[in-house]
Amino acid sequence: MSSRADLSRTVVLVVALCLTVAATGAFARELRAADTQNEDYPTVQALRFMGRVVSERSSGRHQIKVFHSRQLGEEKETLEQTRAGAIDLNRTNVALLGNIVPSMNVLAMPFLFRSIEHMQKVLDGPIGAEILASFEPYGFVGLAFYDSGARSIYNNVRPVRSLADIKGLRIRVQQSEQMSEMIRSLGANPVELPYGQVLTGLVTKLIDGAENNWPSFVTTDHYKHAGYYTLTEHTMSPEVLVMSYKVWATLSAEDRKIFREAALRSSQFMREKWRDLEEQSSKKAEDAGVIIVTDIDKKPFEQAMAGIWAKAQRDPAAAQLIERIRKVE
Ligand code: GTR
Repeated sequence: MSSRADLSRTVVLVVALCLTVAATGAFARELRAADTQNEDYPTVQALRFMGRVVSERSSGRHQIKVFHSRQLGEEKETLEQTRAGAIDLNRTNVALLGNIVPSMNVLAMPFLFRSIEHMQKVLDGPIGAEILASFEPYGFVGLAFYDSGARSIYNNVRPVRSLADIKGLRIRVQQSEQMSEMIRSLGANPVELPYGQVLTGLVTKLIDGAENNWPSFVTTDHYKHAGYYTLTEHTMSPEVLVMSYKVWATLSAEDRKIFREAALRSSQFMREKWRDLEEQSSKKAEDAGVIIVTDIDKKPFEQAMAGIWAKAQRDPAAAQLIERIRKVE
């Protein structure tokens, strides 16, 4: 056979192989996952755990490379990049995703969940699964929720024991209109800042305080610059892991199953680590001399949120979701 015929045979074979690989979605690849938290934070550990499961179950065809500590940018930007397919996987807080996916704002509503147990029951059950399955029109695939405890308000001006104490304080919030609205409703001034700028904001007194869960308050060193932490527990907005729909579309049914199951396992894996860190963090803050206000009457805080509730109730989809969540015993 002539070398020309050899060459065209090789070309045909290569093309056929490429088509088969494309059709079965059997590309071996490394997916990039973004997380804003530090290297050892439970969500970051969960992503690494998921990577091990995915690699094992796909016999090394798929790997996950985890970029923690905002290496790929702040949450608002990384979500846009995930939507565009430039980042494959992204773990953010639901409040940020709420800018794009409306049901996420429901999960970030103030005083929605009665307890952490109530939240876990909702998210582990059919409502959680339905919510995760509803992201595709927005360019994402929902893979799992992660624990994030409750968020409370901290500041460096005075102990907040009532609404009067919070009045006029400049409180940093996530880049989310609903979170700004929440702080405004309490009579404080919201300052939307990306997570990575909060520490400098506290040090330079650009802001008087912020709001977050125990582990975020402590692992970021915010507790060293904000000596008053009040257990307002005003939201229990969980974390969520999404994959870019553009990436998902390239995966075979078998691989999709591997990613889904690995994500769910990582969420369970993370729970214990979360509980431990929550406990350690509150202890660390207390040992460092942070004044923790626990004896607060939450009723006025809840009542102040009436406007946010009225607004949500005007959206039939949100109203229905809220009602279903509340009914979960
Ligand atoms: C944390 C959350 C982060 C980020 C951060 C923030 O609790 O884990 O994803 O949203 O809050 O306040 O920006």
